[in-house]
Amino acid sequence: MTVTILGLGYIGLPTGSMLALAGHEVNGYDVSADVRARLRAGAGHIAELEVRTLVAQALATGKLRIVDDVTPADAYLVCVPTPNASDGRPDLSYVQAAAKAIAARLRGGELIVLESTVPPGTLERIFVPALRAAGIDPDSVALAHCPERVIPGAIVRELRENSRIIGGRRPQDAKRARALYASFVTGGLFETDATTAELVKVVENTFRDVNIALANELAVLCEELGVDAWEVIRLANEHPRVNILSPGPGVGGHCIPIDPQFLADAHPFTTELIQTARRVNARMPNHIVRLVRDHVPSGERRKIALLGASYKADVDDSRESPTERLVALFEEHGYEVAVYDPIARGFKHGLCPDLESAAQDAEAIVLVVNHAIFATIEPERVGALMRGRVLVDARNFFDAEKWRRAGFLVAALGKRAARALGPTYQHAAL
Ligand code: SAJ
Repeated sequence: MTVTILGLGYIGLPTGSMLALAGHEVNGYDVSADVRARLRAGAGHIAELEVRTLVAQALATGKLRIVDDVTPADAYLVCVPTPNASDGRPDLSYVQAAAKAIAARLRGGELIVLESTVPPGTLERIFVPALRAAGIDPDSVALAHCPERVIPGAIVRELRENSRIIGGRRPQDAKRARALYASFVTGGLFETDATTAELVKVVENTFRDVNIALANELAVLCEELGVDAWEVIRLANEHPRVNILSPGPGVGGHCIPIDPQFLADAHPFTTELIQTARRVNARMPNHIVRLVRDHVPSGERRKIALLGASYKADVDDSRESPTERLVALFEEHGYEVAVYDPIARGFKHGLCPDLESAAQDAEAIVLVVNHAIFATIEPERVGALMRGRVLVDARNFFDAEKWRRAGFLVAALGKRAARALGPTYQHAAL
């Protein structure tokens, strides 16, 4: 088949490469001329090594070509972003533009698959009218939603092995899409209707957000109770039907904090739990600042060193990272902030070139992201550069005893010594 991919990001590029390696003739198109130029020069813009290798292999076969326009093909795969606009509503303008561009090139009989995560009903609301507006009968083509499900950090393996939900506008459309995915997916292929597939994808990420919110609420509760939340979660998870995720400084990335809002935005009165979970997670940076304020007075331009700027461990992506919010909050409270991250790219507030410059004269270190490389940090060496010796560990990552031996006061999120009697507890006592 000839396949044109619209959007050469974390999903479109590796998916196009997989299809090319499976024998399809793939045209890769991205609106960014810079992305196209870099790919043509052989330097992909995705950091993950396995993705870079896969893309290089696909380009070398000549079956993946980078094109400057949406090239007519037998099948179109839409892998464009669907971020939240500044008003919090989903920004579907990229999807809309893709639908319009494809509609203008259709001759009839093509397969169109939307992979981008979208609010339920989007295929019907955006693609069908776009086809009609271009004079195309939607029944003359196959339309499907097949949401991407890969986790950054293991993209290539998950692209091949994860099962896929194939939502057809009509059952025959799902069958057409299924045949395309069967050429490179080893996981199960489950056919359903398009709106169900759209909801399944958003629900998966919402489930994770709600689960993390429970862990985060537990962390704060455990600080009030004087109990170790990490031990509570570990022991509760020994139950065969319990699987609580980990607390942290907030939920970042361009998926988990955004997708639940697709539902909340369209159904504000029937998504109470989902909205509460969002608020619990969005408040976590405030809680981390509070842990620091317990030990370092605010308002005096005291320096706080933050470790980690990406949205999660061992990835370079810093979009919607909790560190962004933390920097703003610390500055609001009158602290000076320095951020060190040897992996992250594109962090808005800038990064220190090395750990030493971040730690120099700092009053406290806050571990925000649990990058594996941070385990090599020597508390003695870092402590020698600092003015104070406070460590706030928002991921329960460091060996607290080792840091204490180096003279640090250690406060970890969700650990008993962090907060003896919180406001809720005092209220209950009254
Ligand atoms: N996080 C926690 N505690 C945890 C797990 C994660 O605080 O126990 C935080 C992370 O630190 C990070 C955020 O949540 O800030 C999101 O990280 P993640 O690893 O949970 O998810 P993503 O955004 O990297 O990828 C998710 C995945 N969805 C699910 O696992 C249901 C992935 O499969 C999706 O393809 C991806 O969203 C997407 O593109 O939608």
